Amino acid sequence: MQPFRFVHAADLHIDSPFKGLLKYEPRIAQRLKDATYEAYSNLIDLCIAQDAAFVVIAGDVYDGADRSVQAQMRFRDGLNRLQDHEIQSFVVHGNHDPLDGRLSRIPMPESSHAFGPDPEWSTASVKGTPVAQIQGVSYPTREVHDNLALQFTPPSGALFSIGLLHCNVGGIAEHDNYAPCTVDDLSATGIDYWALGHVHTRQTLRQSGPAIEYPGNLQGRHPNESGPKGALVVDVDEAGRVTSRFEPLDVVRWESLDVSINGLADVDALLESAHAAIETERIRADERDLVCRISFTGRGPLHHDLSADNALEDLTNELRSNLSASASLIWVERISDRTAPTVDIDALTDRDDFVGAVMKRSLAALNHEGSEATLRESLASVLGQRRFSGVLEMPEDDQMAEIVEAARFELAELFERED
Ligand SMILES: [Mn+2]
Repeated sequence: MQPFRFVHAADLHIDSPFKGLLKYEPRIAQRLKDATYEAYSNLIDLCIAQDAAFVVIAGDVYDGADRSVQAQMRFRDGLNRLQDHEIQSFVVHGNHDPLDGRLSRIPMPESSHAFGPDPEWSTASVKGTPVAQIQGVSYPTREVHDNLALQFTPPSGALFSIGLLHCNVGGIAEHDNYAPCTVDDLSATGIDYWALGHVHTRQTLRQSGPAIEYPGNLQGRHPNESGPKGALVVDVDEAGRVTSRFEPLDVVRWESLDVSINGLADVDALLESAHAAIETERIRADERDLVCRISFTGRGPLHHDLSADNALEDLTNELRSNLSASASLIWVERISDRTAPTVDIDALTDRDDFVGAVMKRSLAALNHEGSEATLRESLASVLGQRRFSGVLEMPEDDQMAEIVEAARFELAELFERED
């Protein structure tokens, strides 16, 4: 078998409208509008740079069934660029771009094969020599409830085989249950690699025999599609063994950040912390443009400041204007407050009731000499149980005080919540 490389992408959602853009500053809104186009262009660049034999696209090329003319032309332009580099393309359509949607008369290049409503085989070649056989199927209409995997036919001949399918494997809850199937259904076909689409979170359902992969979508479109988005570069060696690696292709990255108020004295310190968290994310994102959703977390006196009228809105605006000087385009989409007030451990300890008694006892455990031995004894009886063996270990001597202190704090929080 001749070794070869291909690229597996899915869910391009070209021309995705991005909801709620009116709330955004115009330059951010424009950036997001262009993002799905640019990510697609990055996909084409990747195929060329990696010298791929071909690309497979597993559905939802377009965001809407009534695809815009612009989206179709730009998609075609990308496939043309691939053809110029002798890179074939194999495409299926999914629930967002089914075959019964509006299609303009825009001819696709000869090197591109779009699959119809029934599973069929096609062949991928490198310089005239066949290297792989690919079977795919497109959604005839938006809602497909049949198990399409069961309609695939087993491969014949010695060529490496790829199944191209837009489907929900194992009823993944965050996505519509279209073309539902299982890992077993896919494995039973005898196909070597399943190039799946539909689920926007990248995941490997099976490493080999067959490899079953969701590459995730190409460009995040809202706060729940956070982190790197892109495609898989897949190498097949002479023995038909598969190795794949992820390449990020997104141009605007979505991230959710937690910023803790623990130990922070004032609002300036909080803004500084938020800045630092965003800067870390910007570097992690290879200096891409960012849209951040920030949650303030933790406990402390700042909780009080954050609950003031308009405080979050004011801080959002402050951060946005400070960030406008950043080297990347960074947009704080929203800040939410999940902070809590400081626990007053002393007040709880002073009480004359059950709570006070427990807190006094725990304070004694912290201060009283010899209490360490008692604690160690009680712990030993717990850790000695079979179900904890190899899971939990007896703490070191110098960890004991720290653990008791943390437990006291935890207790105080529980009591306060109960109040
Ligand atoms: Mn999709």
